[in-house]
Amino acid sequence: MTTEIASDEMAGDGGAERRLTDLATLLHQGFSADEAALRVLLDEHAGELAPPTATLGDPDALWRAAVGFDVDGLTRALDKGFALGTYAEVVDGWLLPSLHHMGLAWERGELGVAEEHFASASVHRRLATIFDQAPRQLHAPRVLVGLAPGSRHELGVLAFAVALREEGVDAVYLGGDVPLQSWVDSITRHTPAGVVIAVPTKEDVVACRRLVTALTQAAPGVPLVAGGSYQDLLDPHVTRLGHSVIPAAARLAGAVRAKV
Ligand code: B12
Repeated sequence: MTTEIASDEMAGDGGAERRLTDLATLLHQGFSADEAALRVLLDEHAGELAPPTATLGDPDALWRAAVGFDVDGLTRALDKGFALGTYAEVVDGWLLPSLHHMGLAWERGELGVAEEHFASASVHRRLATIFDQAPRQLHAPRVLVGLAPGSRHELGVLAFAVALREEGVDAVYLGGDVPLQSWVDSITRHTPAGVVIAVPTKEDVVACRRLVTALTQAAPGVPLVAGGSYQDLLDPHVTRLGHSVIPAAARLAGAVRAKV
């Protein structure tokens, strides 16, 4: 990774001098070369994220209904949101942008931490119900979907698992915060057609990179794919799924079916 940073400098990148100064500071603070380089990349990456845009409905309706724990209001907001179109239309067009807006309201102090937990738990239940109601594809290729140790932002990968199941893949959803050894055991015992993880925040990058290394060593033939805002910070052999859940699920489903 230090080479990635140095080669930018050779290419005459304007920020290279600042990057090398930051790198030197971190090395001086006792970080290893790889860890220092990762931190520099993470700091730069933070400014590049484009928030998802709502193409359907009101992306503020979800968090507003959570203020004051309005249980019925939240149910109505979710009913209304999911009635805006098909599951495929609603996920990228309303749900994920609404979660982003919820984060903004939380940052502005308009939504409390407990209210945010209340809303995201309700979204989780809704997605989990849709997942359980979608018919399981028993003879289809199996793909494991879950998060790295310590990573608990599940809603993106769960929405993706539903989409994969609807695309005719046998998506097995492991959930958030899956221990490293359990991931390794799962992929060596079950040899899935693919593994999907997400890198939702900066803090998940180190654990995801460790997970990728462990899975690659344990089962080099199993394709690893990733979504989430920080997916670009994984090793290049991990296929990036991009930031739209539905087109990515369709692409992955096509790819795993083509291999069977
Ligand atoms: C809901 C939520 C939670 C819930 C999660 C519940 C659950 N079961 O998932 C709870 C309450 C648990 C939570 C906890 C925390 N959270 Co939180 N959370 C959020 C919130 C509001 C929504 C998260 C979400 O689902 N976003 C939608 C996702 C899915 O967006 P995304 O990851 O950017 O991904 C995009 C795409 O890549 C695509 N996508 C996502 N996943 C996938 C997967 C595939 C396969 C594909 C193809 C695409 C794809 O969809 C998105 C749309 O573009 C965000 C706000 C936000 N801006 O997202 C904060 C946010 C992510 N949380 C934040 C923080 C700080 C935390 C905590 C550290 C708080 C704390 N002090 O405890 C903990 C950390 C928990 C952990 N260990 O992981 C920060 C992260 C800042 C950062 N460092 O990057 C955010 C951004 C809020 C903020 N503005 O400060 N959180």
